[in-house]
Amino acid sequence: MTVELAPQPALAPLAAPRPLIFSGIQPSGIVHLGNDLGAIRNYVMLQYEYEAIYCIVDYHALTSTHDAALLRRRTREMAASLLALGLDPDRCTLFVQSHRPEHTELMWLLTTVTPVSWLERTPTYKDKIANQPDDVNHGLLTYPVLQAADIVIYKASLVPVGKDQAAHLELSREIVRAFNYRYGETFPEPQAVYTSAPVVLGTDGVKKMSKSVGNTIEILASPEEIRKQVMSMVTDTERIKRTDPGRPGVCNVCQLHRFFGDDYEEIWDGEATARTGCVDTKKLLAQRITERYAGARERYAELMAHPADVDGILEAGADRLKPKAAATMAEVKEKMGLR
Ligand code: AQP
Repeated sequence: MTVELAPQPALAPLAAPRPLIFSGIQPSGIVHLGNDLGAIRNYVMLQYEYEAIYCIVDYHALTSTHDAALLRRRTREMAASLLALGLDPDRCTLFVQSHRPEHTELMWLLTTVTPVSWLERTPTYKDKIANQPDDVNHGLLTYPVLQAADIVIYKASLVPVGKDQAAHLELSREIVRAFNYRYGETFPEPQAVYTSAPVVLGTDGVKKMSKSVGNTIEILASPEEIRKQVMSMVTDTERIKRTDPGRPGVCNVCQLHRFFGDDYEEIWDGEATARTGCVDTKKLLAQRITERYAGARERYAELMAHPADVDGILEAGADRLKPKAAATMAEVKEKMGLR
């Protein structure tokens, strides 16, 4: 499915307040197809309807990235990627998590209403421990509390995310309920907003596509790199010979074709009747992904050639949010007896 955006009139400076949405993305690697199909294309669409705040969550990335220069570079690359993919700084606020210190301050306050058992049972915590057994740092455990703080500091009620974030969002709601119960109605319970591709599988065809797993298709990479990544995709593992009929329902390549043209049923039919082979279907997918993101790739290169402009957008975003974050902190501290 392609997302066509109708031209939108510029926002009036004193427009009535719109419902607030918030979402974050980690600068833990290069933006991939799962990020875009599962979340970013919603970021872009929703910026026209809502007051949209998007955050590059560098504190979260610190739970797995420990190289300072790399994190700094990836933070800027992620900002340029989001702008290239359609975020408009005149319609949304884009900033870096560590540039607004209120996030971690609120997080501490929220930890005091969050039982440790809630955090230990989070599926993503269990996955992370399994993925990085030599680096089970405290940040991995408290990650969902920081995520809750990220959202509620702006009192956002909607959160565009992929399905992998469902458990975290549920935890955010539980934390909000616990806080509101103890200190009085303060925060709205945030709800997830999903796209039609809430879970995109990686090139291995098994795990969700993820920067930390490394099973990604990097949509802003060169056409050669995209082709290499797509050609490495695992397809229907029971289709051994070219003449065997394929099973589009279980083939990740076929499933991804749904998002790259209206002819995907024909493509599926070709696979199911063995008229086409997996290699043909992969080549076509690589070509379509390359074409879809060609404009964004050009914009990304331009933005990266002007890093001061990108940094300026991020700084302006953090500054713009200061009054909102300060107001929430003042209210919360008052309610908790801190002043
Ligand atoms: N495979 C996916 N399918 C659908 N949505 C996805 N998202 C990520 N992967 C998929 C959504 O993209 C937003 C940003 O995600 P992220 O930066 O936290 O996730 P990542 O790319 O998977 O990065 P990491 O560093 O590898 O994170 P972990 O290790 O936590 O998976 C989110 O809205 C996410 O749902």
